[in-house]
Order: sequence, then structure tokens, then C-alpha cells
Amino acid sequence: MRKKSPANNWQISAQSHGSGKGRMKITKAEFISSATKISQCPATGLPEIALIGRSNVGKSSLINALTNRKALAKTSSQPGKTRLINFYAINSTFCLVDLPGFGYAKVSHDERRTWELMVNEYFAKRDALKGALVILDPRRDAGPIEENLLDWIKERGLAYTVVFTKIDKLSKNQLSSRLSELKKEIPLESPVLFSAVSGDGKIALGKRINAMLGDADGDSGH
Ligand SMILES: Nc1nc2c(ncn2[C@@H]2O[C@H](COP(=O)(O)OP(=O)(O)OP(=O)(O)O)[C@@H](O)[C@H]2O)c(=O)[nH]1
Ligand SMILES: [Mg+2]
Repeated sequence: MRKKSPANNWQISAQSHGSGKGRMKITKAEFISSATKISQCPATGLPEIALIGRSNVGKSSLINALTNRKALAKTSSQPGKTRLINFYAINSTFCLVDLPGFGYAKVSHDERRTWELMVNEYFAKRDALKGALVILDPRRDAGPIEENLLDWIKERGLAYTVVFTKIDKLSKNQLSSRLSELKKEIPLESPVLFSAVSGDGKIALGKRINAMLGDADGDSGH
């Protein structure tokens, strides 16, 4: 069994510190374009890391926090802000791809279906897609949607990182007990604990993205 001890797996403090090894310094972040289908996705030639998660979980805010930009990606306190697939080139070396969130009940059935098809098609067919950031709010329960999503990502052979965001909204104790509960609901390995407000987890996440991109390099045989 390659199970890590909870202490290693669920470390709450010191995630944003650590050595400089593998650190990502973002010097350039630019919006490239939006797409609703695969044929509209930009031909950047860059590997892509997609952010996936429920509406309002903080996907777009995470992009802004990571890139130190206030409004590179549009955010809103209302769910359903991101309605297109948005591509952001980082350091001209890879793209972060902001996807519409799922599970937002207040849009029409047709519109929700359109988003699902859009995201499904992107995930199934986009060759440039090398990794996924699965964004979760530790205050909310994870369910079959997240479980299926993780299965799907694994079947597709994508690298992925689970990110718990908005951790500033919980005390350390609350966070710790929520993480233990969530761990029973979905299989989680070494999640990154993040806050777009405090900046916690930015360094850890940058390292993970670097590692995912490094793995993708190896896979492509270059
Ligand atoms: N306290 C706190 N609020 C956050 C954090 N991240 C995002 N938010 C807030 O959560 C709300 C939703 O953030 P977005 O980044 O727009 O969420 P999203 O996942 O992109 O939402 P959709 O585009 O609808 O899928 C906004 O009001 C943000 O300010 C965080 O780390 N801490
Ligand atoms: Mg968004």
C-alpha cells in the first residue's frame, strides 16, 4: 500500500513555504482567448492545465491570486460568472484554462447542458490538456460529481492536483476536521490548501503545476 500517513498527507501549515526547488515565478500572464468548442481553442502550442470545480468555488480567483493580478480572470460573488473556456498564457510556457463551473442550479437546463458538453468535449479531445486542478471548497461536501470527475481524469491519464480553496474562511481546527471528513467521501492525495485572499498555498501550487508540466514533458517523449 502506498498510503501516506495523515500527517504527511494533510499538512496544514508550512505549505506555502519550503525550499525554492521547483518554485514557479510568474513574470507574464496574459488572456489569450475564449472558446465554446474545441475548434475555437487557440493554437498556442502550449501545454494546458485546466481548473475544474463547482460554480463559485473560486477557480477564477485562484488564477488571479497565482498570477498576482486583480482582474485577469473575471470573478463574481454570484455563481455562474465564467461561461466560456478561457485561456491564459503563463510565462509564455503553458496555459491555465478557466472552465465554467458545474452544479450551478440557477441557469436553465439547456444552458447547463451546453456548459457540460463544452467541458466534456474539451476534456475528452483537447490534446494540449496535460493536467487538471480540481478545485474544492472544504466547507462543502464532495459527492458523486467530484468522484466521477476524478475517475474521468484518471482514465484520461491526466496529471491532477486537488486544491482546497477559501481556507481563510475556516480556523485551523475547522479545516483539519473538514479535511478528515472529506477524505472519507472522496479519494484525495496530498491536496494543496489555498486561499486567494491570504495567498496561502500559492508557492505549493506553483510547484505542483511545475511538476505536472514536467511529467507531461516526459510523457511526450521529448
Ligand atoms: N474568502 C475567500 N473568498 C474567495 C476565495 N476565492 C474566491 N473567493 C470568492 O468567491 C467568489 C467566487 O469566486 P470566483 O473566482 O468567481 O469563482 P469561480 O469558481 O470562478 O465561479 P464560476 O465562474 O461561477 O464557476 C467571489 O466572491 C470571490 O471573491 C478565497 O480564497 N477566499
Ligand atoms: Mg469563474
